[in-house]
Amino acid sequence: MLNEIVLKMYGRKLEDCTEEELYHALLTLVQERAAGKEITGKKKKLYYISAEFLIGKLLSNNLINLGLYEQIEQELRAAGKSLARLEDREPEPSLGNGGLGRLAACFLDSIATLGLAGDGIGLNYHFGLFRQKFKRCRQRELPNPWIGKDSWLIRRDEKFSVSFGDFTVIATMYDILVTGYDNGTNRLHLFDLDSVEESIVGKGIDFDKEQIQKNLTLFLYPDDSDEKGRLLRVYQQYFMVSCGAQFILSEALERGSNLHDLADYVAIQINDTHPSMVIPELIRLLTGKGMEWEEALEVVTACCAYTNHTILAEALEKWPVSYIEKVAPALVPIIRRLNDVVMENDNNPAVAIIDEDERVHMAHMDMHFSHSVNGVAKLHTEILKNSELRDFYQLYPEKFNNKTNGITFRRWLLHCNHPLTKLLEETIGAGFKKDAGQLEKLLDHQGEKEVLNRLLRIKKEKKHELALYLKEKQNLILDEDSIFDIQIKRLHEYKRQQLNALYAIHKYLEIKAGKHPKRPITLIFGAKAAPAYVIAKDIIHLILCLQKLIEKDREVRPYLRVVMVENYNVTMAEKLIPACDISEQISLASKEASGTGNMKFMLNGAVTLGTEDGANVEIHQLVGDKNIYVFGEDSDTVIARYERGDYCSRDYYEKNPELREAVDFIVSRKMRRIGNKACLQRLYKELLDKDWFMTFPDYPSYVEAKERAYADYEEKEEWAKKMLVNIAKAGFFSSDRTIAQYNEEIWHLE
Ligand code: 26Q
Repeated sequence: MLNEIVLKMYGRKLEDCTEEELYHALLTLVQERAAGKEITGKKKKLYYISAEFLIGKLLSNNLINLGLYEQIEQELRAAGKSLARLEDREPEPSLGNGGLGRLAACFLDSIATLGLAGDGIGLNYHFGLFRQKFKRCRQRELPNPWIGKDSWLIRRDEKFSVSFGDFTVIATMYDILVTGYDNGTNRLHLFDLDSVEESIVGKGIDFDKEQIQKNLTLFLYPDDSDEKGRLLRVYQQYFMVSCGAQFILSEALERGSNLHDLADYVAIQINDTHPSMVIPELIRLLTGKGMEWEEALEVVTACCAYTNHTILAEALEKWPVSYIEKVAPALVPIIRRLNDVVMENDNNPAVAIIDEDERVHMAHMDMHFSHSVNGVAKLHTEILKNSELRDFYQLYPEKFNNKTNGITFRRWLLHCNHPLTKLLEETIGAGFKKDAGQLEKLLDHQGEKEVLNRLLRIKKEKKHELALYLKEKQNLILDEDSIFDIQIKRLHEYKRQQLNALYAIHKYLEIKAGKHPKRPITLIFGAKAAPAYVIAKDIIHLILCLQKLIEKDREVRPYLRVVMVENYNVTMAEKLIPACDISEQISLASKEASGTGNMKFMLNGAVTLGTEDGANVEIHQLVGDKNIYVFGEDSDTVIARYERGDYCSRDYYEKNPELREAVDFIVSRKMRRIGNKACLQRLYKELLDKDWFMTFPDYPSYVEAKERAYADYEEKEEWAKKMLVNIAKAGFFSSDRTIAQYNEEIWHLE
């Protein structure tokens, strides 16, 4: 098939083509096949609007979904070419920070796979999340371009005009085709500004934040901790929702809506508060077309649904009215009027949209003027209802619902773990690919030594592949016989990479004192820290210093290694996850809304070591006590502690000599010789004076759980059973299930 295409395109045979030509030919083939499968002709359509879509590389994913993967791979192999090398050429579009963006990408895959009409709406950032470099044990940020000659973007003819306070811009829409597995194609619409200038990017990722017409869609925001660029962030948000709202209305009109019946044609899912201005923007557009205010409110509320992804108060967006006045002055009277409506119904300042400091609470607007509010895991939704959003739950109990997150098995199993996919096909049939619940059939094979041994062999093979990959790409050396204990996720204090690092120190000291672990341990980390998040960067510094310390220590190195991979991203996750023995999910209970890495690891036969937080709680319920290592205080205890406000980390430090030794080591002479004294001291002080995410109380139970897991790992057959149960029970976490629930309970698409 490919041979014919290249003959036609280049007049040459496969074996005589360059990799660049082959890549281009594959891209063309995929685009053509995908375009032929578009889901059209349905009355109601979903728009998933999100500031982030962390889609990752698309070539293999699309080949799998279109059912072309094996054929193409064989054809290339027969011509002496390698699909893996072509995959390597593809730049990763890192258009997201982490979980929220990756979830949006998994959802698009599942929406198309279920044959539902649903598109994504977002921004065409020219640079994705920064590329991370390590220099002198510290993170450096570099621009991360992804749009080259052969990108997946399709330029559309449509233009959109967006009026800001001081000027008007013209936007272009670009589409990326979203293929479903053995089903239809949808689109991800990314809006861009014609006047953007990549040349204003200075050293690293610095640029002039005030030249909006040149910088609007240049960068994805690396988090909310950058004070300087907040106004630009509001510009980005309004640009996205204004283009999105115009596009949604034009499509609905085309499909036959008269706008009064818009909710029969359109469902809008608002992914966290970043796109919340879509609510007043739609009201502006509808009333502009002559609709009465009251009706516009009803119509918009019936279309919109809001998902909350966080309970960290500092991440809930509150924009000063003055910002919105500057960016989108036309929205200010609308937002004020919405606030009046709310206050007339219930004069409770806790549920106001605009507070006494003239700040707009985006989440409040969403909850009042959407018909659905959901959390992303059972525990998370309960915490929203009972504490964080309690006043809103009392006002609108019928709006609140849970949608436990999920992941697409196409990328996180079929693509990243071929041998496991094959084993599953051979033992339980191929039905699990479309119906993830069928993975449970694997439980019938728990007693079969052959299956268990194959699971162990696959894990070994994947560890070997990872070792080769990291050696080649980053010159990192792994001990393949060691336990691979992996923590990969954004760096944040609440996720507690520092707790894992304290364990590394403890182990180091034990080995130094002559107490050797039965089997070598490799602690693998991957994480980017927001450029302005000082303590997060100090934690990276600590981990890199430990890595260096141990690398040079001939006594410790045979038993313990700390490895931090550079530039952790989706592509790296696809290599790390299948190779993992122990999955670290150690956030402070109540703080991680769901987590989705936890699900990816489980699906690939890693055993979770985690707190009772987010979706870990549901994993625990599914696999049972024997197949997970749970530790730490539960969310009620933690929430009560915060309420009392009496946590004092120093008390724990003083009462636990082992902990004290580990903490003190951070600022020891050995560490200071390797690292930066100021960084190490700042982190040390932070832990002793604050430890806001309470690592110290959980430290003893963490060490105990880890030791227990490592000991159990030695019982190979029993361990393989744990792996098997984890895989078998992962079906619940398919994003196909999540999306089916969104559709049944919120969107109601055909
Ligand atoms: C806010 C304001 C200004 C600039 C940036 C931001 C910002 C950007 C990204 C705030 C939050 C995010 C990302 C949040 C996120 O990734 N949340 C994660 O969502 C996952 C999917 O639901 C959950 O599994 C994770 O638990 C949650 O942390």
